[in-house]
Amino acid sequence: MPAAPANLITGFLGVGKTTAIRSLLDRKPTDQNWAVLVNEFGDIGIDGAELGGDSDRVRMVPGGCICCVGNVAMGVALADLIRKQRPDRILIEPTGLGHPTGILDLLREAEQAGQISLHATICLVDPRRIDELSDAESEVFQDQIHMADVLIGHKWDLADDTDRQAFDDWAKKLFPPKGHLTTASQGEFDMALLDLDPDPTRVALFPEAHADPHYHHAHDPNHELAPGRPLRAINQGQGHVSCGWLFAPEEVFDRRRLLGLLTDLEGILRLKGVFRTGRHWMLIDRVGDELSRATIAYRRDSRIECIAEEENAPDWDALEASLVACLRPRAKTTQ
Ligand SMILES: Nc1nc2c(ncn2[C@@H]2O[C@H](COP(=O)(O)OP(=O)(O)OP(=O)(O)O)[C@@H](O)[C@H]2O)c(=O)[nH]1
Ligand SMILES: [Mg+2]
Repeated sequence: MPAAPANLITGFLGVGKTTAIRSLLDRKPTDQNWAVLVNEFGDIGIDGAELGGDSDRVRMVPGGCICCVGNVAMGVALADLIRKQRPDRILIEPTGLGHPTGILDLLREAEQAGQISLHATICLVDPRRIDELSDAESEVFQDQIHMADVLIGHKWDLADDTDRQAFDDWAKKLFPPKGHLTTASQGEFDMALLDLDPDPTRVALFPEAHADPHYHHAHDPNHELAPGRPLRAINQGQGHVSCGWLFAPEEVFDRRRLLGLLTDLEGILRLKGVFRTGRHWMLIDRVGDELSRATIAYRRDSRIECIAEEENAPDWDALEASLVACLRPRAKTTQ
């Protein structure tokens, strides 16, 4: 069997990587079997639920940035996915906080071992955030762009004329120039971009930006998930902290209280969650102050993940208490 083509889809937190993967899966040839590998910064992991959490074709490697701690776990997950699924293509989403070097090295090794054929790396950039690229902390972000073969101005529908012009001016000046430059909304870019060849000569501008010896995970492995007792998991590194909770599947949230809480929450860069809110289950997704919600087919448990800058992180104990306060009383939930 020929090695499966693989693409890395990169881009900063919340730029639309999972949305793009969902769009590509919806449009793939029906006779093909595509697999997805996702690494999230947080230990709880929400993207797998969004992509059809019960499918064997979607493999989650939660808990950190691939380049720092997850390389071994990612390599094992990739090999396992190939062996069990024999996919016709593999799409890989790294965390938006991850430097691309680690995962690209891993994929190049997998290519040398004949497991995959590495195709173009596609980086999504929000045209409204171009200004932030000159920040000193944005070296990871800059290398995501630098190491991409294809650059896509994404969430184009949300950008105004000034943002669009700024994106065009900035993107055309990139050196070396991108193999392909385009714009898209909701991940609806030309699938043919997946088949472009990668440029093996691109090397990181800031390879040291991913080195972070202070990477901490914390959760209680003996914790038993029970009503009113969610499991909390914290992951800290790269100046960021994620805190997530898992709730027992029988827990039901009051939709209005929950939405109020998660809309007003301060100090959060990224928030994603899946919640049982009655007969329906709801996906809540917040990037900065933009919050969206949708119904979701996932039914396994309620889960939430928040990412904040370390120095602005909210009081996680208080947030946990507020989340528990959004649960409907048990007697009502069993009706
Ligand atoms: N208006 C608009 N919203 C979008 C677009 N793409 C994604 N979104 C929304 O932006 C939010 C984040 O999208 P995701 O696809 O989860 O982003 P991501 O890059 O995978 O996020 P992380 O994995 O957390 O880094 C969701 O609410 C999406 O519905 C787009 O092109 N236009
Ligand atoms: Mg995602």
